[in-house]
Amino acid sequence: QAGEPEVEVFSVPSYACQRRTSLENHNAPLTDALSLLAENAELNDEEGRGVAFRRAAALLKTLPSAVMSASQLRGLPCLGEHSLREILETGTSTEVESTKGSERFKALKVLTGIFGVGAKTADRWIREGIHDLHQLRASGQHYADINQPVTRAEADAIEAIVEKAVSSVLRGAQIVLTGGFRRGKPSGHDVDFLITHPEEGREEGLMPKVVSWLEKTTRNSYLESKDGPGRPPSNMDRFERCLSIFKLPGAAETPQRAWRAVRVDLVVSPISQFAFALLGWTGSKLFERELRRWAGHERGMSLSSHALYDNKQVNEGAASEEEIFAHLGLEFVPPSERNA
Ligand code: TTP
Ligand code: MN
Ligand code: MN
Ligand code: MN
Repeated sequence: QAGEPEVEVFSVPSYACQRRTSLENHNAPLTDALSLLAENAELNDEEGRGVAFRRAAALLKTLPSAVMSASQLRGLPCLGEHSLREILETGTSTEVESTKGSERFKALKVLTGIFGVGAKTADRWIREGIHDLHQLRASGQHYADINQPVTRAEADAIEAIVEKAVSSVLRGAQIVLTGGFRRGKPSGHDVDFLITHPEEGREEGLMPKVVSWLEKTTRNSYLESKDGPGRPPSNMDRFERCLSIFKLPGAAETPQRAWRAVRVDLVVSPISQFAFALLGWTGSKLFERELRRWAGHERGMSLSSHALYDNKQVNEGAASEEEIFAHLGLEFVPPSERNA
């Protein structure tokens, strides 16, 4: 082998929405460690630290090769957190190791993996001595354990069912697969769909119809709505949204069950807001956060999954994602490169 390896000093724009981030990650050991710290911070309600770790991880995901030394990262944004330095130097950090070994972290992960269980509920259960699914069952509560990832094939099967439901209840209504699967991920924690109709207003009241069609017509698979059809939780957004559980036949998780539970996220949008909804529901979560941060801090604009307003509160309409990026002064980033 010839001589010293050339050490590349990386240079990367600050905002994740200015970068392309494919699924190919040359720094997985580092980003796994940072994602673990982010997850732990989020589960413990430390949002600021969570975001800092997520940003650092996203920055490393975008690099064209593996980081060999901290000197390659000099001057890069988001890398101030001192745990990261330790991870770069030793491959891990005391915080990563203690988090991995922590009973509380393990319990929080298992319990928040249950559909509809957030950090608050999990924290209460832990204080009541419930740390795992056995103890939860023993306490008399029954929840569907749906932690197993959804495959692309399962997503396609569900897409066919939703497509049929939507076109049956409203002619001309259309669905698009969003979320991680639109970004090209081979698996996910749920399957996300955006539903619209090319004529403004025709989409009104669509969700309850889709839900009851699914409940009545699909003999083998049905769904349970968490929020109730047509009643979106006020903290989400103004679209009709339905978080549900599909029961796919023939892929039993356990011999006792003939079906496998899969989370499905349904969102209805009027066509006038469709481009914003599509951009807002494709993710990744960090990419979305960075888009909104860019819009606010760099452009004095306000971006949501409904609209883009400039600093004079003028609504910037858009018929496509490309137009929204153009309004924001950003180069278009295709879905497969939004895996920040
Ligand atoms: P998720 O389904 O949580 O994530 P994902 O599809 O990227 O990953 P996974 O494969 O694990 O499912 O969210 C998809 C996108 O939807 C994400 O960018 C966040 C966005 N979103 C919400 O989750 N809630 C909202 O209220 C809005 C407006 C957007
Ligand atoms: Mn590469
Ligand atoms: Mn998803
Ligand atoms: Mn989702």
